[in-house]
Amino acid sequence: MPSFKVSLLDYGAGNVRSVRNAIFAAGFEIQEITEPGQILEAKAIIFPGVGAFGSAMRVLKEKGFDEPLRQYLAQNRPFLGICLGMQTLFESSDEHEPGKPPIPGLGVIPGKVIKFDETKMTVPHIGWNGRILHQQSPVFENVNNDDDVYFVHSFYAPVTAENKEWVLSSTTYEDERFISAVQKGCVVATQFHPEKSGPTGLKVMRAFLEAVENGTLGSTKPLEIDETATTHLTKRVVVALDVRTNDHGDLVVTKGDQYDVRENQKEGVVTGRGGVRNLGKPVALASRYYQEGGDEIAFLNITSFRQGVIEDMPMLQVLEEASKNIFVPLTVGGGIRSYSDPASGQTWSALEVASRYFRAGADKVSMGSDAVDAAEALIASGGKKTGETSLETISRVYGVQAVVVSIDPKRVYVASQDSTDKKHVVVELEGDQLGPNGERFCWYQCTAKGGREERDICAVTVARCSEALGAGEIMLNCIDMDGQCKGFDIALMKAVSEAVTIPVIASSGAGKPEHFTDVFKRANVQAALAAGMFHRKEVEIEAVKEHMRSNGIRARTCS
Ligand code: 1PR
Repeated sequence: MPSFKVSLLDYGAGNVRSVRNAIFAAGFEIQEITEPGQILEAKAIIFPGVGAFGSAMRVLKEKGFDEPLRQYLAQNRPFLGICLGMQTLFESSDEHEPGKPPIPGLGVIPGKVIKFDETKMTVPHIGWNGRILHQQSPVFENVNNDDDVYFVHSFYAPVTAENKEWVLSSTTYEDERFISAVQKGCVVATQFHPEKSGPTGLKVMRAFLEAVENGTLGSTKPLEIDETATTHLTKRVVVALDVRTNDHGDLVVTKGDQYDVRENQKEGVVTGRGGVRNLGKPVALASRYYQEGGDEIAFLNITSFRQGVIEDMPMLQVLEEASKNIFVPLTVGGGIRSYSDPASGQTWSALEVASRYFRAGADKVSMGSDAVDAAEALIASGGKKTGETSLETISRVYGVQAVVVSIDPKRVYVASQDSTDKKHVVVELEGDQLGPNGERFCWYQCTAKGGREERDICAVTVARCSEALGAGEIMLNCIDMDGQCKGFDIALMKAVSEAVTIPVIASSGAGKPEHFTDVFKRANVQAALAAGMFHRKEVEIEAVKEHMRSNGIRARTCS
């Protein structure tokens, strides 16, 4: 039984549930810090920063936490900062609200946090990457040096002559080297998320807490480092679980065929449409994918347009349960929009809906229909933002990395490149594909409500507008390819990934490992997602990763 409780500094932004669960998984109990006075009494503080630097520092100040925290850190007491919890240790950050002056950080580590250059690389840096160790530390004692850990950030702290002695590990993203962990004495912080880094992250968390318990935390040793050593971001394999209530009222994972999730009726028998395909229970299936090496799991509530998410207790419970045992990022989609309850007349903003999901254990929320509306409105206003769309309000509070836009387009075949008078981006079909009348081109028409409503806007435009409004990632489906097992729609993936600087997750159509390798080689997508082939156990996640590795594409090893 540990001799102390972990003091958790939760200032109310983002998903701290996973951090709590990771602490429990390490065998420790938690004491919440709710009063500034508790800070100097703590035995070990964990500070999981989520959201934006400016708002995090403002909340710390408003709550009176900033000064006691500075004193605690100056006394070299056990501390683990995570992500923004590391960045706030620096003097300042370029991440502040436009038009407002920068807010100083805690100023414990010399240097400024700056943004990755989106003209040169995909930003945010999302996914699994390595670490180059600058010090030997008990915190990394039980993990292999080449175990990947999970990052999600647009801002980073560069290694400088002034902060060199703090650097515990560095990581490279494209040509940029940044600090991925710091340690000086008992003050430790990581840019990556141990609570989202699978078994490796749990080992880091446990090692930190055990070193506090044993009094060995501060025993570090500088290492010789190779200044030219680099690390590489892996390509992510994402599993999607389309969740809905079946005809018996049970919440099940289902899977569509071009978005139709009902079994086909038997030939010649007029029985109406078949039942909803039931491929398993959401939490059990998601836990299996975590164990099998899925890099990320997305739950999509595909009937959300029928009801308000706030009443959607089953989906919130799914997240709460899933986050107890799954320590990789969880995305939830479906119904992230403002909502009025006709019975009570109460209205919930999209931000309130998203907050419910974040508190239940989601790391990212994914928006479909609402993003199409927002893109149409942005175009209609000539590009003038209102600051009030769901995308803008959620990303302002939780950071762009927490907001995914899920696009559900279908092909509209056209005869030539200029068939839509430049209103929509027209692409040439790949290989020997042709439309039903021999067309060689198509544009990708966006839909809302899971394919039920067609809109006069193309996928490339929605992706661009979503990026402008604050999306941090695009989940790019394709209704024509969904459930077909014929491979991803490469032309669509190329068109969208070339039009935005945020990461794109390729989705719809995977049927074998070769399809992943193919999309990673031919389009600039950072992740690829499959559903049916994993649910039906036709292909294992590890087989996909093996194929990627044997074709020179980095994939995370789950150890
Ligand atoms: O519009 O914000 O409420 O969000 C609704 C969400 O639900 C969107 O993300 C939308 O994509 C999703 N959705 C709605 N209806 C369906 C449906 O299938 N009838 N599913 C649906 C989306 C796409 C992927 C699927 C891939 C991979 N399904 O999740 O898993 O196509 O499948 P495959 O590997 O088997 O080919 P809002």
